[in-house]
Amino acid sequence: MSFLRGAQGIALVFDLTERKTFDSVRAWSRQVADSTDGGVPMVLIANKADLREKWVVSEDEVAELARSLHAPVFFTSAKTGDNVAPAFEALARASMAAVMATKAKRPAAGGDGADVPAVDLGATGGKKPAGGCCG
Ligand SMILES: Nc1nc2c(ncn2[C@@H]2O[C@H](COP(=O)(O)OP(=O)(O)O)[C@@H](O)[C@H]2O)c(=O)[nH]1
Ligand SMILES: [Mg+2]
Repeated sequence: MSFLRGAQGIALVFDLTERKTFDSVRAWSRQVADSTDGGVPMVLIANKADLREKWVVSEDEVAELARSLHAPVFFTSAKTGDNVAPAFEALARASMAAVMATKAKRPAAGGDGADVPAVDLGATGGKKPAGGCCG
């Protein structure tokens, strides 16, 4: 999926009261893994945690999916706000860490510039090209 290219963090959200959303996340996470070389931080968000009596996905299934994704899982409620901020803070932290780690590995992309080719700004010696037109 091309829109995933360049992603620096992915929140996979499903609804604990609707099994098809869990199945979709499972399928989608496989596509994410295929499109992102595995290096993109993810969090798994199990929403509608407040509706416990209506859950149709077990905690074991959620934990298993989180393990397979190497992603932390957060049980949230968009209604009460419970655990929403911690989920997105964790994702932001992981994204920052991944970006810093990538920079550290590639000095040319923001490090000391040691392997950036030198450009000689004086190379034309201030001479105008022969036949130049414009004063
Ligand atoms: N109790 C509860 N309701 C929620 C939560 N998140 C969304 N809803 C409500 O669930 C209803 C359906 O929304 P949702 O399932 O998120 O979206 P949809 O399935 O794409 O329509 C809306 O009334 C939302 O306000 C939650 O965490 N807890
Ligand atoms: Mg819904």
